Amino acid sequence: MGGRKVARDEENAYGFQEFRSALQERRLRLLLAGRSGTGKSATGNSILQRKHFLSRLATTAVTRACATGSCCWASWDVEVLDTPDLFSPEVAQADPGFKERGRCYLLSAPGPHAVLLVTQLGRFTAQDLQAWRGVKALFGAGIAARAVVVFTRREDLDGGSLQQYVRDTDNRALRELVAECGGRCCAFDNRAADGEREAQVRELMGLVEELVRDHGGAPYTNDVYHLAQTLGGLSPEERLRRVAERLAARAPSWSERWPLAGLWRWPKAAPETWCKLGLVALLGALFLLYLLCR
Ligand SMILES: Nc1nc2c(ncn2[C@@H]2O[C@H](COP(=O)(O)OP(=O)(O)O)[C@@H](O)[C@H]2O)c(=O)[nH]1
Ligand SMILES: [Mg+2]
Repeated sequence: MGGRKVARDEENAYGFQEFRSALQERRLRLLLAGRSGTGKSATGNSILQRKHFLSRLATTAVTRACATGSCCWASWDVEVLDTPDLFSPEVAQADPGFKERGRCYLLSAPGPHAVLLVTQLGRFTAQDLQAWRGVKALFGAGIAARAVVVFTRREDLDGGSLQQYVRDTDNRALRELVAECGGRCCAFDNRAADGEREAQVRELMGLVEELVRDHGGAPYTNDVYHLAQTLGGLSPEERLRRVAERLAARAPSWSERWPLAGLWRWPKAAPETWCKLGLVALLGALFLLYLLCR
């Protein structure tokens, strides 16, 4: 962060005290997210500058559980959290009790400073988009303000500019994603030699430091992280149980996932729901009339 502009951060909504305590702590938590096989674990290893997370080509997910690794970068203590498949629609079956998602929260508490959304260069698919939606479903839409899009397979750029690639791509969903993440993106060749890898990490950490500055040093937080912070005195099992319970309670229920199912909650229904109900009744009546008049 070099010559940090403290004066600018004094004006930050998070308050000078919080920024100062974050600076004193000098700890950065980075959370790797994205669909399986994009290179999350390999990117984690590049950041840590050593082979810490298991990373390999496979037809099924290699990373099965959340794992952390740490390193020093400039004057920061950096903690990297690698994640298994927590963001695809299959997570509902794979993690029905919200245990692994609860571990993800506890391992990143009191909150990540940045979420690295990992995707492969030139291969941004519907699954990547679903994973991004999964990230927002798990942490809240506000997480976009902390996201950096990390493209792996940088070597495929052949020395070209990433910014130009993102600007010129005909993949509209990708352009929208990068815009939603404030234009923050960088690329990694996780198979590059040491010097080049270090330069890539420097570029990423530059983006992360900017994020940290913009948020007055405070990590991302939400009600689940707040809850996690109040559970300090409990056993690890009890902490996990409470966090998993909160995640289960805030997950959209079946009635929220199916638009018309919301109608069953009619006693609490908002005016828009009554409009929907009226519309459905009208369409039903018209359909009956049509059948009768045939
Ligand atoms: N060529 C190339 N391969 C990569 C890169 N990053 C990751 N990989 C490979 O992609 C495969 C999946 O990587 P992995 O880290 O296990 O993905 P994860 O499931 O998202 O954690 C492995 O074979 C990696 O070596 C990269 O930048 N370039
Ligand atoms: Mg992995």
